[in-house]
Amino acid sequence: MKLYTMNFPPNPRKVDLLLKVKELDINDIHNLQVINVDIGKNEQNSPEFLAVNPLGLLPVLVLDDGTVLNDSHAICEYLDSRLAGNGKQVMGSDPIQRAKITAMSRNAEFHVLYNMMLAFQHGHPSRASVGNQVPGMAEESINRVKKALPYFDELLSSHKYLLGDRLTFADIVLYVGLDFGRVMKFNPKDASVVGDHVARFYAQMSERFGKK
Ligand SMILES: N[C@@H](CCC(=O)N[C@@H](CS)C(=O)NCC(=O)O)C(=O)O
Repeated sequence: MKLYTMNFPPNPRKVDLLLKVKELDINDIHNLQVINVDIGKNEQNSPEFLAVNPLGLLPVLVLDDGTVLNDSHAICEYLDSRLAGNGKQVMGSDPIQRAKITAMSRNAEFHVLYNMMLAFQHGHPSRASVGNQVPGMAEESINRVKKALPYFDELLSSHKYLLGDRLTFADIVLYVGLDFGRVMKFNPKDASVVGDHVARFYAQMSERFGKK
């Protein structure tokens, strides 16, 4: 298998964190070749990479039979079921659990991560030359995140993670979304902005997964 990825961006990071929860070292998995694609150098738009994923987006997992998985959620589904690691099932192990984890992951994706990505695309100076930045869009996207956070705060008020006391993929998505907000000067540690329980969740996830 070949994994095309990069260290920092949120969608590749989901794969990285899933492997960490399973206590697997991304650089030491049998039959997995990691290929770094540097977005900072625009390598995602090189002819070589576009031949793998014409959408020019990371991450991508290419299986030995040539199957191309060009979506982080799909890659995590596949790796979670194929790699045993410490036995933890991050995407769920029975149909109800799996459906609940998918629903919550998508909530975190659409309401938090996706809006942070929009804020980045429309507001970050490094993206100014890449696409048309709509004035006000970055602020509006951050406002949408803030509007959604009380929902997640309420869920986190009664347990450690979004769906109980066991970490699932939904927590990974919420965490990478919050953490990515920092590039837009959004502070996920500020309880007055994100809520007490989201701030506690962020601190605990950062302690475990944050860049040291
Ligand atoms: N739905 C896709 C989205 C992937 C995506 O947006 N990747 C970003 C990094 S987080 C990317 O490769 N951006 C490159 C670019 O914007 O040119 C997934 O989750 O895999």
